[in-house]
Amino acid sequence: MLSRRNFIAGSAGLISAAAVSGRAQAAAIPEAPTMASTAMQPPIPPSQGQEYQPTVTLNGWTLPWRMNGDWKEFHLVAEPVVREIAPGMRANLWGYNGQTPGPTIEGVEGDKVRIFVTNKLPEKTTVHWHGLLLPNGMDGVGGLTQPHIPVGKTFVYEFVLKNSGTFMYHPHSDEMVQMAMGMMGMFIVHPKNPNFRRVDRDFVFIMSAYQFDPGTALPKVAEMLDFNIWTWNARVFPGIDVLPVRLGDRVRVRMANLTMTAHPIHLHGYHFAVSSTDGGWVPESAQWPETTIDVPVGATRAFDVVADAPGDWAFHCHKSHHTMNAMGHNVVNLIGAPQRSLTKAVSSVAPGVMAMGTDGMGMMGEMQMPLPFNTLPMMTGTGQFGPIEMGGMFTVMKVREGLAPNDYKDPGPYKNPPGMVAHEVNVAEAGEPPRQPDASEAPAMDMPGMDMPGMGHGGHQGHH
Ligand SMILES: [Cu+2]
Repeated sequence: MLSRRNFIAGSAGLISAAAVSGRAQAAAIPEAPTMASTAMQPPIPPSQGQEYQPTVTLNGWTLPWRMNGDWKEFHLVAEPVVREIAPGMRANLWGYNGQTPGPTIEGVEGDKVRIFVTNKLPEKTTVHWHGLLLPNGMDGVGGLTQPHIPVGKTFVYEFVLKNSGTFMYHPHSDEMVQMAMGMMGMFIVHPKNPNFRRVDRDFVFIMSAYQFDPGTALPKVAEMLDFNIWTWNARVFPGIDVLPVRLGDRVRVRMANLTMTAHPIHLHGYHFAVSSTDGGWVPESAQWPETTIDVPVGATRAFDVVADAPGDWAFHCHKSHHTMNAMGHNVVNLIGAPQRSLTKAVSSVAPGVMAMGTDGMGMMGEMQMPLPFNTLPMMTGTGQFGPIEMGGMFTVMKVREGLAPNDYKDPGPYKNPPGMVAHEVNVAEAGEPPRQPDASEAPAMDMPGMDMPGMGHGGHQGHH
């Protein structure tokens, strides 16, 4: 029964909340849309107010919102999800609104946002808005700035988007488990001035890493070092969307890293610079040219580039074990070991086992090896010229003439101009080139003396 005292306390609570936040206008909690697809969804154009070029999220989507007065209202649902990492592997993870990463939240500098968060996880959670400048009580650190959101409850966050840039959201509640299970998403705030560093295409992804035992679908959440699935938006090559770009477009790529190691992200065919971090825009006078941008842990980096070179340009992490899928790390380097003696040695301890890798491991991209259930091949993918032998954090920026604005369909393989592809030389016709004497015929270097300064009398002599 409602006592008079409770009634007054309740009313007072409502009034004070309305005074600070306009919550009285919130008629009800808005719909929480959900997404089943792992394909890049079309951008959501600005509904009203400031104009901007909306972002697209690789293998992801943007969270729809509704206007309620002058508040932009969103609804995130934290919940268990099943994510296809690439065709052939599905993982049991946690995320938001049906996917991991959660949908990208998009707004404009000056927007008043109200974000409802419903907790459908089996444990408490919070949402921290990484990089956004906001009142302390909206920062989402469980225990420190707010009570944790209990299972089954809905909390609301309200703040003004004070700064434009590339940000993230993730829990600050049982953080190690919840981030290792995939709870993260991107938060993009466009500048109030639509001409400030305007681009024609704006791509978004966040990096996460997982440790799966072969044949399992649940990552080990206590792992700190030894991850075997390195993802962009919880996808690995060949499951990561390509980045289709029209020749001449100004392109921005926004990258975030919530793994436990840095990722040097390399784009072929271009020079570019970091244009912003989660700390804001880098002044042009402070930028320097790069071909690889290191994205530190717990940070975002964006680069801008004018797409003036057509082609299929590889775009990948430069740590080579991050462009492979699940593999044992105890692989012995067998390059150069004679195959026959190796097979003999191996079969004496393990009859029927094949010794592999004496010519490198590239052949693993072609071989159909039996794999445990729900496990991806280490190297895979096929291009127009053969196996690509990649996995993990690898995709392609496809720069083409004449794509329509906001057309993000894969334009297929690049058609090179005639004669513009590296090709075999007919040595029989061209004639064997003259060569210096084979190293094995040259006098050995004078190792015992280690006569380094000058290196005069040892190896060099043989080359004269
Ligand atoms: Cu990496």
